[in-house]
Amino acid sequence: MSSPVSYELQGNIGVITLDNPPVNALSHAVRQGLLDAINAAQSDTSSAVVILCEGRTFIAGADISEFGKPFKEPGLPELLNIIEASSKLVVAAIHGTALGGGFETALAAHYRCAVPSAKVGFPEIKLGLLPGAGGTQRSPRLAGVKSSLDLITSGAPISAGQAAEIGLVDEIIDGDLSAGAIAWAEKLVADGAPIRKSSEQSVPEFDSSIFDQYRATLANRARGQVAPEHVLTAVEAATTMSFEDGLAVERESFVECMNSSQSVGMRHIFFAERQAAKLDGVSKDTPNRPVENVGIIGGGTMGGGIAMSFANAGIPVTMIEISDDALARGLGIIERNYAGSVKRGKLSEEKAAACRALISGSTDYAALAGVDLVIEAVFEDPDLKKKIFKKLDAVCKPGAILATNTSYQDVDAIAAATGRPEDVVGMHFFSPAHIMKLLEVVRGERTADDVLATVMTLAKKIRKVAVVSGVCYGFIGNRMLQPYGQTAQLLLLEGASPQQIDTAMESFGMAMGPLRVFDLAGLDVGYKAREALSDDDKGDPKTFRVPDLLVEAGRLGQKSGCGFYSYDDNRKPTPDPLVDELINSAAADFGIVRRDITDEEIVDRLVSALVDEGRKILDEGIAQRSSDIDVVYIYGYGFPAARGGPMFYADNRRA
Ligand code: T1G
Repeated sequence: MSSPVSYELQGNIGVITLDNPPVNALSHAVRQGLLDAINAAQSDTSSAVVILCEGRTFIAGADISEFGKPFKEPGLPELLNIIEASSKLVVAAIHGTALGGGFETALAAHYRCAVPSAKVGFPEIKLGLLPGAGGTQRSPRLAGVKSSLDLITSGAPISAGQAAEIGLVDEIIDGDLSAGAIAWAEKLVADGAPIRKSSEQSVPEFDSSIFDQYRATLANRARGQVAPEHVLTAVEAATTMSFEDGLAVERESFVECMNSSQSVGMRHIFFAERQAAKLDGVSKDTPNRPVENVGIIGGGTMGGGIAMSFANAGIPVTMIEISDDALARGLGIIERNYAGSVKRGKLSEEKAAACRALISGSTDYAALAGVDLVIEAVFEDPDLKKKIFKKLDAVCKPGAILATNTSYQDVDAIAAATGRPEDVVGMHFFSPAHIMKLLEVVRGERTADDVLATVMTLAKKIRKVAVVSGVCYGFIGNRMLQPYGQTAQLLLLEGASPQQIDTAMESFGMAMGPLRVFDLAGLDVGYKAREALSDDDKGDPKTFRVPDLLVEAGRLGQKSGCGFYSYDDNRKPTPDPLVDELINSAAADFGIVRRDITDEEIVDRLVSALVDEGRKILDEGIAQRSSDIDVVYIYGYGFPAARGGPMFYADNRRA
């Protein structure tokens, strides 16, 4: 099989070209090809070498799919040291995203050039790793300690321009990168530019307290994660040791992180997220319908957030409300959200203005006659939804996709209200919709394949992580949330306190414990939903007696300043003895003798509640695959990525 790396002389420049789609990952074949090419360059007539990549990006990192498999020489750190030791001047020419081992390869070159649109970074931390091929040693020598810690602990890429400002890129190439890089290499040679090895540079002056500052920050931001402390250790080594010794420290840390259950879980999610985008039984060549403009029915919190998700992706939106006042309120929510993003520095004023300009409103459905997609986002009244879809069926053009944002209702029943059920699909966004990444795409009985394929493609464009669900009450996430919440209620009656349950789950890694989640959502939501149910349908009264008593006492959750907890003006929760009394009295009513419950039992029963329901969802074919359920719980419900998701955690805990 031909090597993914080619080498040829162009004039007196040796050009190494990598061609390993889709992202030029540093597979064994690529590493071997790079080694052969750089060795060839040492003895030919080249005066300099340029490393380029075909396709959409420079090297995007080590080949993650090789992790955990038997190691094959050459190892990346050794290979990069050989590149850096080259007797010929080496230039890395960057386009797309030079990430992880890809950016480390560029740092091992003597000079780096990039097109303006290129991005560089160290995303290893998102995989529970740290740069393992010299990045923690070379970056501080080139860009200094603070910039390197920011880059490596955030995992976020920076632009070529930003990289140039901190010394990680030397030249921005406008126009054709290949020609520009070769011309620049020739100029470097002509100017007598030295072979500049970053490993031989010393780390620029830095504030010695920075490591302690970072430890304090990371203790909170990356609570419980293993890799961040290793990053500090490795970067600190770069400031106190020789390059070789620092490299050894990095290597030791890298191996420890690679073998950690956290990295195994985070690597599982990396591939699970991409797997979720694949539709079993639907050809990946299924043509997509055009989605040039979108209509949103309902200007509430959800409608506003959904509208922003599309506008932020450059897609014009028409928001429909029932009156001018309601429409003004809806557009006002959007205005406030954008102003908040600008104030927090998340968005420039120009970008916010451009997005806002893409959102218009109307009280007349006729405004939707030309849209390609409509998303209904009104409150959870099934009759109202059916009425809306009947109107949309009459107003929207043939081929328009009609989507509902319902968080649990029967998409098939909604589709049946139209004469085009094949155009109807669920698009369940999570609040706040312009921030939360999860999108449950609900496939109705009659939903057409091309509608599904179109929505999955669109999800990526609006930067959502889409997971397909079949039709059932609550789809995947909310269906699993039900037994999870019920189990929390049983634990309360049996002897645990709200703060013990929440603390145990937050120590496990959940972003927020279940009782705090219910206070955030509002206890009255469940109360009202139960009012419409028969006693049989309500289920075991032990699973809702306490929240019902809280609601009847006016404790609706954060919205009323108290629920399971009391809340101050900053919404900080404080345990409330009144709640303990109410729980004790409810337990007595049920004849329950309360007992001490361990944190381990709390975590085990709550996670098992999620997993047992997840298994039913799989058995019923509601979810395409177990890893899809993991993606739902990590991107929609704050399950810790370091544990790989509820299903992965259960499978590996019991293995
Ligand atoms: N290894 C293997 N496969 C990869 C890969 C990688 N590094 N990156 C992407 N893929 C696959 C992905 O699974 C998908 O496959 C296809 O490429 C397109 O990806 C030593 C140890 C580059 C920004 O973490 O961030 O280097 O589903 O859908 O949206 O210190 O991919 O088509 O079969 O994401 O255009 C560090 C991870 C590795 C970068 C492109 N690097 N990749 O985004 O495409 S660790 C990363 C990305 C490391 C060193 C350490 C993105 C992207 P399939 P995609 P995209």
